[in-house]
Order: sequence, then structure tokens, then C-alpha cells
Amino acid sequence: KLEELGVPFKPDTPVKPDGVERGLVGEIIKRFESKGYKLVALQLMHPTKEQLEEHYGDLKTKSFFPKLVAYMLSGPVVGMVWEGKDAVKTGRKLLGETNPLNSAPGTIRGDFCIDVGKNLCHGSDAVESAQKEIALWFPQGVKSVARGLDRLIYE
Ligand code: FUP
Repeated sequence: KLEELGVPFKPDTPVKPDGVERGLVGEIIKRFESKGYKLVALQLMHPTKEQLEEHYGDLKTKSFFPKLVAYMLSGPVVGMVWEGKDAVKTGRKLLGETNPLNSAPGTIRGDFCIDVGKNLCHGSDAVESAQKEIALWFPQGVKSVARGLDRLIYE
């Protein structure tokens, strides 16, 4: 298991269309780098409707789902995979709460947005979802940099 190997990681589509449009990609990367995480994959992407329906599959029945998909299709996103100690849980702390109005100043959402429907970034909510999301957004695989492990962590 990856966790037993000490390879915790965090993936996804971290920077959403408004973050790219507003020029906040560098700021978001900087916060993860400054905290001490290692960037192991980075890609500007134009997500398809099918990818988004899979990514947000558990939200399909929610009233905001069509708006969410339309927002995510409104421009390119920047997918990233970050690696390091407790990256999933701590990464979500760096992002802030889903609703930016509940996000503390000092978090990405707390500092840069006010609208739940435009909350700048995504972070996987568990290691298991991270693995699924890495497979979805980085089907080519992602190479780990931790502990000199020279291998693909997801193929
Ligand atoms: P998160 O785990 O923080 O990404 O939050 P969710 O999986 O609950 O929601 C995914 C996305 O749906 C959020 F980033 C924003 C959107 N959303 C809304 O637009 N309205 C809501 O009431 C809740 C979520």
C-alpha cells in the first residue's frame, strides 16, 4: 500500500477555471510548495463533460450539478499531484472550506474568493479518491519523488 510506503499524495484538478482566468495558478502552487509538498505532476487541461461527470459522480443528483459542470467546462483547469506527509488532509486545510465564506483568512479560498460556485480549487477528500482522481486526470501515470522511489505510483 502506498501509505505504508510513506507515499501520501494528493491529486486532482486543483486549479479550477476561475483560478486560471484570474491568474492565481502560481499563487496556489506557491502555497503547496512553501508548505513543503513536492509537485509530482502538473498539466493544463480542457476537461470533457464525461470526465467531469465521473469526477463529480457522487454529486450527480444535486441541484447545483449542471451549474458545477458548466463552470468546470468554462475554461482550462490545471491538474496537479502533490506528494508529502499527510498531503490529502493538510492539502484540504490549505484550500479552506468548500464554501469560501466559511474559509479562514490564510487559506486559498479564504483569501481569494467568496462564491461556493466559484471556489477556485479542488482537493481530493481521501487517499482512495486521490487514487481514482489521479487515474482519471493523469492516465499516463505519475512518478513519485518520495524517498528516491523511482517508479510509477499509479499506472
Ligand atoms: P469539495 O470536497 O470541497 O470539493 O466539496 P464537494 O465535493 O461537496 O463539492 C464539489 C463542488 O461542488 C464544490 F467545490 C463547489 C460545488 N458546490 C456548489 O456549487 N454548491 C454547493 O452547495 C456545494 C458544492
